[in-house]
Amino acid sequence: MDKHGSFVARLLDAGLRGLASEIAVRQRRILQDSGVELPSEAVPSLIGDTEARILVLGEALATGKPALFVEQLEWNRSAYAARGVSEEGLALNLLCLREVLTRELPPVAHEVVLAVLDRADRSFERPPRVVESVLDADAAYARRIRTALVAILEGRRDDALRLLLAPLDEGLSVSEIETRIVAPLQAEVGLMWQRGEIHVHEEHLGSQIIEEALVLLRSKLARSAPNGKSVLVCSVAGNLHDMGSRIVADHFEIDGWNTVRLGANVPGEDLGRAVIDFRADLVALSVTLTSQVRNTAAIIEAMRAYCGAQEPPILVGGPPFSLVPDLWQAVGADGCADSAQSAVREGRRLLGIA
Ligand code: B12
Repeated sequence: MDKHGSFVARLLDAGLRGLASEIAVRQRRILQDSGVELPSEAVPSLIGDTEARILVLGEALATGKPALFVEQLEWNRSAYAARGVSEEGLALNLLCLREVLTRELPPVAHEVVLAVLDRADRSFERPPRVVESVLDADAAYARRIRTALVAILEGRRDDALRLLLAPLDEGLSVSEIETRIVAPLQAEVGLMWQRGEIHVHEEHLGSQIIEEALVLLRSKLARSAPNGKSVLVCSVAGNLHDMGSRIVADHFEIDGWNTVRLGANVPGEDLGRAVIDFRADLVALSVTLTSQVRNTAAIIEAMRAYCGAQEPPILVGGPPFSLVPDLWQAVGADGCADSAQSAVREGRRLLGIA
C-alpha cells in the first residue's frame, strides 16, 4: 500500500460525513444559483453517494491506483447513461468534491488528491462506456441464458432451475454450466439492474434462484483424485457477494483439492483461525466492490499476523482485480486470477503442484 496515500485516505475517512455534507451543501447552492431547486429530501442520498465516492477516492489513494476511482466513475457514468440520466450532476459533484477537499485537507494532501481527480475529469472527454449484454457474447448459450432469465423474472423458480440443470443431461460439465451459463446469467441480472430495467427485488429473486442452482450443481461435481492440498475459499469482510467464491471453490474441488468454503463476509482474524484449524495450504479471497480493496489489505495483514509462520499463500480475485492490473500486489496477495479455471491454475502454481 502507498504510505502517503494511506495517510490521506485516513484523513478522508476521519472527516467523511462532514466532507460529504459540505460537498452536498455546496452542490445545492450552485444549483440554486442557476435556478434549480434540489429538494431537501434528495440531500441524504446525495450525501450518501458522495460518501461512497470519497471512500473510493481513499481506496485509489491508499493503493496508489487512481484507476480504481476512474473505474468507479465509469461505472456511474454508464449507469446514468443507461437510465437516460444526464451526467451533469455527477460532473458537478466532482467539481464540488475538488473544491471542498482542496479547502479542507492540508496542503500536503493536495497533490495526490488532485492527480486522481484530474484523471477522473479527463474521463468525461470520452463517451460513457456501453456495457455489452452477455447475451450477445457467447452465442452458443445465449438462448438458454435468455430462457432462464425470463423464467426467473416471471418468478418460475422450478422452470429456471430445470433449465439451468438440464445441460447436465446433454453432457455439459458442471464447470461449463457454471462458467458459461450461470455466471453470465448472474452478470446479466446485474446489468439489467444497472440499466434500470429491473428492480432490486427482481435482482434478489434472481440471486436466490441462481444460488440454489449452484447448490444443486455442486452435488453433481465430478472430482479428480485428491491432490492432498486444502484451500480455504471465502469473500472478504464487508463483501456479501459469494457466487464468485462458490464457483471458484467448486473448481478447486473438481481439481481434487479439499475445499473449505466459509461463504461471505469473513473477517481477517477469523480467517487466520480457520487457516490453522483446517490446515489450509492456500487461501482464496473474493473481493467484489471497489470500496473493499483497503479492507482486503487489512484482512490479509490480520490473517498473516494471526498465522505467523504457518501463513499459506493468498490468492485474490474478483472485479476490482480484473479491472486494475497489479492491484493484487498492492493488497499484499501472492497471486491473482480472473476466472475460476485460472484460479485453480494459479493456486497450483503458488504451491508448486504440476
Ligand atoms: C448478485 C449480486 C448481489 C447480491 C449478492 C448475493 C450473493 N449471495 O452473492 C447482493 C444483493 C447481496 C448484492 C449487494 C450489493 N451489490 Co451487488 N451484485 C450482484 C450481481 C448481480 C452478481 C454478482 C455475481 O454473483 N456475479 C457472478 C460471479 C460468478 O462473478 P464474479 O463475482 O465476478 O466472480 C468471477 C470472477 O470475478 C472470479 N472471482 C471471483 N472471486 C474470486 C476469488 C478468487 C480467489 C479468484 C482467483 C477469482 C475470483 O471468478 C468468478 C467466476 O468466474 C453483480 C452484477 C455483476 N455484473 O456481477 C452486482 C454488483 C457486483 N453489485 C453491485 C453493487 C453496487 C451492490 C451493492 C452496493 C448494492 C447496494 N446499493 O446495496 C450491494 C453491496 C453489498 C456488499 N456489501 O457486498 C455492483 C458493483 C459496482 C461497483 N463498481 O462496485 C454490481 C456490479 C452491479 C452493477 N452492475 O452495478 N449484490
